[in-house]
Amino acid sequence: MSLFSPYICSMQVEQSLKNYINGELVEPLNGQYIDNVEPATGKVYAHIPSSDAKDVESAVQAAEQAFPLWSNVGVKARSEVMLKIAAGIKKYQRELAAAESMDNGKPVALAELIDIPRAHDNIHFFATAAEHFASESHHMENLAINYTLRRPIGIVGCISPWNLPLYLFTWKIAPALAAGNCVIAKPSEVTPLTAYLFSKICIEAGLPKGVLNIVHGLGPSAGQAIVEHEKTKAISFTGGTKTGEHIARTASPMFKKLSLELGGKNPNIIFDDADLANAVATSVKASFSNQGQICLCGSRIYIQEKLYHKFRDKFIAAVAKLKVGDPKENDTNIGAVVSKEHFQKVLNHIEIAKDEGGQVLFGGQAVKGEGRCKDGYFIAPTVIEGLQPNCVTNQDEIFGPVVTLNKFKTEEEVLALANNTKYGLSATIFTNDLKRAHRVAENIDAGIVWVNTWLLRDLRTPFGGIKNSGVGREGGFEALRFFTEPKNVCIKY
Ligand code: TXE
Repeated sequence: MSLFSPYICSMQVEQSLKNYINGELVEPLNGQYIDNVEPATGKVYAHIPSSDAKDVESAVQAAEQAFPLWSNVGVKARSEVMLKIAAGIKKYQRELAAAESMDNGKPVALAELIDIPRAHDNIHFFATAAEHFASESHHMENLAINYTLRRPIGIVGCISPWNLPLYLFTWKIAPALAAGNCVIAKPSEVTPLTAYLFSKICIEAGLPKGVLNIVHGLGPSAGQAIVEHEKTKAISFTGGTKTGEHIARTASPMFKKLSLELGGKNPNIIFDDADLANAVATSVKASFSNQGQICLCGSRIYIQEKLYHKFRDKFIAAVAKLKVGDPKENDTNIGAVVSKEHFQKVLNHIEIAKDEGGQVLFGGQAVKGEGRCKDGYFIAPTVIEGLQPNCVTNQDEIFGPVVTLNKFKTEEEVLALANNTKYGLSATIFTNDLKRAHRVAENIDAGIVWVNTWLLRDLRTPFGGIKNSGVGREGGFEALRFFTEPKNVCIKY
C-alpha cells in the first residue's frame, strides 16, 4: 500500500461537486444534480450529485475490494494514513472554514475556531486511539482462559447532518476507518461542500482506493440505499429523530448494528447560588451558537425564582449585543440559518410560541440582511417567557435561535420540569453547591451533563443521548467498540 501520493488537491469550489468512489472523483451515474444554495445570500452557487442506489452499489463494490487490505494492513499503517489526512485538514483549514461558512451560513470565525479544528482533532484522535485500544480477557481459574478478539465489521454506512458538517462527518468516519472498516459516507445534501473537499484531501494523503467512499445526494434515495444495502453491516447516523426512527425501521430487521444520535430539547438550569456572570455568558453561547442549530443547545432555560429577574435582564442585555449578519464578517455572532425551509420552520415556531401565550422579550422576527445578504435567511436571537411546560415551544426541537425562560422554586420541581420531554441528550447546570451538582447530574435524564460550563468536550468520553435522543454512544473507545465485532475465544488448559 502506498502511503504517499503525488496528487496535490485544489480547494477551488467547482460548479459541480463529485462523488468520491474507488479513490476517484466521479459524476453520478444518472447524471442528475441538486442545487446547492448559500444561505447567507439565498443564491445557488454549485450543484451536487443526486446519487441513487446505483452509485451506492459501485461504492459498496469498491469498499468490498478494499476491505481485505485495509482490515489486515494493521493499525499502525492505518494510523499513518489517517494522520496524513489530519495534516491535510490543517493545511487547508482556511479554505475549509470559508467553505463551511458559505455552505452552512455559520460565521466564518466559528468555523475557524470550532468546526475545522475539531474535524482535524477527530481524525487525529482516532488515528492514535486505535493504537491504544485493547480487548479483555477472562480467566477461569485452573480451567481455561477466554480472550476477546475485536475485528472490524466490514462495510459500514455513515450518514451525517448539516449543522456541523465536516465536524460530524469526520466524527463518524474516523473511528470506522481506524478500526479497519471500509466506509460508505453520505454528508447532508444541504451542506455537502466540505465533505467534497475532504475527499480531495484523502486522495492527496494517499488513502487507498475504496477505503472511504463519499456518495452525495438526497436522504430518501442515496441515504436510504446505504441503509438498506445488504452489505452495509452497521449504520452510524446523526440527524432528526423522525429520520432516525425511519432508519431503525429499515436497518433493525436486517440485523445491522445501529448508532443513532438524534434531537434534543436540553434544559439549562440556573440555581440561585450560581455565578451569575458565568451563567449569563455561558447560557448565551448555549442558546445561540451556530444559530441555535446544535443538538446540544440549551433551549429551555430554567432559573430559580430569586435570581430570575436579575438573570433575565443581564441575559437580554447580552443577547442584544449579538451581531446578526454576513457570516463572512469577522465580528458576526449569528449568521444565516441553514436553508429557506428551515428558516420558515423556525419562524413558524415563533408564531406558535406567541399563540401559546409566550411574551417575546427579544427578537421574534427575521432580520433583513444587507448588500449581498439581502435575500439571506437571518433570524434574530429570540427569547420568550411565560410559557407552560407542556406547550409545543417547550417540547419540540426548534433547532434555531429560540429559547424560553422559565421560573422554578425547588430542586425537585426543576428536575421534574427538566425531565418532562421525550428527549434526553444533554443538560447544563449552574450552581456552586457541589452536593447539588452531583445530585442533579445523577437524576437528570440525559446522556451528557455539564456543570458551570457548556460544550466542553473530551473526545475520550461517551457521547449520546437517552429516550428519543438516540441509541448507542459515540466517542473514545465506545466508538471503536461500535465499529468492531467482539468474538470470544475460550481455550481450555
Ligand atoms: O435532518 P435529516 P433534516 C433535527 C432538527 C431539524 C430536523 C430535520 O430538529 O429541524 O432534525 O432536519 C439523511 N435514509 N436535526 O430534515 O433528514 C439526510 O440526507 C438515510 C438534529 O435536515 O434527519 C442527511 O444526510 N438517510 C440533528 C441526514 O439524514 C437519510 C442535526 C440528516 O437529515 C434519510 C440535523 C433516509 N431515509 C437535524 N432521510 C442533530 N441531532 O444534531 C434523510 N437522510
